[in-house]
Amino acid sequence: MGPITLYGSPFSLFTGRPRSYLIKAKIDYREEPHASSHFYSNVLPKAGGRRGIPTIEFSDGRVIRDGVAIIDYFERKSNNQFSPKTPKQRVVSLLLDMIGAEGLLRPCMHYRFNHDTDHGEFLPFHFGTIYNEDTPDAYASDAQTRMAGIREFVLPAWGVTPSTHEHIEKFHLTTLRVLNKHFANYPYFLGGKPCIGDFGMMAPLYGHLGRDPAPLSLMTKHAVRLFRWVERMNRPEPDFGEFKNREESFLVDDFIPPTLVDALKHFAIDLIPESRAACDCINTWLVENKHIETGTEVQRGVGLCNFQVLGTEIQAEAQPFRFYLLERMQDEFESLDAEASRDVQKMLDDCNMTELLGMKLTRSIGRKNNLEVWL
Ligand SMILES: N[C@@H](CCC(=O)N[C@@H](CS)C(=O)NCC(=O)O)C(=O)O
Repeated sequence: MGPITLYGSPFSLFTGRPRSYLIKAKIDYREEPHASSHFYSNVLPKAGGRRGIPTIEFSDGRVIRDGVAIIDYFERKSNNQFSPKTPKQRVVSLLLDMIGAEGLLRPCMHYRFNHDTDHGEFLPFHFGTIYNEDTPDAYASDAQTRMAGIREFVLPAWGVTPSTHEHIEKFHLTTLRVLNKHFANYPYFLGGKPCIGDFGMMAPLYGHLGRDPAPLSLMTKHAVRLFRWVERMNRPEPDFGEFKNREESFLVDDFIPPTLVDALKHFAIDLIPESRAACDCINTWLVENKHIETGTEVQRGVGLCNFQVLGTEIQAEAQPFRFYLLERMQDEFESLDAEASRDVQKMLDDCNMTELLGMKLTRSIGRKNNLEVWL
């Protein structure tokens, strides 16, 4: 079989996750923009009609849409090479994956659209590459119009408004500090090789926060060891020459380093109130929308929810995808025996994350025809 095509973009948040996986798993791939007539005619119909990156196409024409599904596919084929085997690490890996996909989007959007406007061609160029002359009318718009639309309608949906800017920036500086501390001790989240959670965290920490000019300069200035992790995650070799321990394996004895506990405690400050509010909002929506048939596509957001983080009022779109990923972590937890489950619960208590175990939607989400659907 020829190389896989990864439809993505260097500046895309979610492409960062499977790109890094393909590199680390040493899978032959070529990255291409999705603005092409081939994509619209041959790939999009097989991707459930949902235009989005990342999407991959095999040389025999098969298609997988969604970064999580792409990684799941290759993990299954490789005997789960990047999935830890011990209880705490298994749960932490899936927790980091969820945080990466959903929990850090506010700073990503804030820095891109509120700080990078005076970097000349940087953003217009990149937006131009995802809408070109091959783009059908239904999707077409020029880069400036697209960016203006995001600023007006999308930023508020992520809770990025003038009243939250100060909080987002303060919080992000702490994120840089806690992750920098961790990566000063360990090359990856769980030791000498990346876990599924490392790939999830590449979504926010590469395409936006580790590449856009303004947040990149913050990262290089305040968090050089985190910057090295981002670099490392996009290289096929372990790239951990600055560490004495060169074992390419997860930490022994199911160890969760205190620096990672501190990072998770920090993430909990924002993640828990938002997840609680979003869970209530989606469950209310599910009661009001009982008629939705099994197999119906799950929308990105179902309504706005309100919550408070460190005294700042935030309103953001409640997104079911967060709970699709959270359910994977809850299932992992529920599969543990009594002793392992006690250990994991103690670890989650230390991270202020225990409440996540009980945050469940009243309806599960599955996948059909390359789309997330209500079961
Ligand atoms: N759950 C999806 C989210 C993918 C996503 O939202 N991708 C964005 C770009 S980072 C996108 O495709 N936006 C619409 C578009 O470019 O047409 C995943 O994890 O792959």
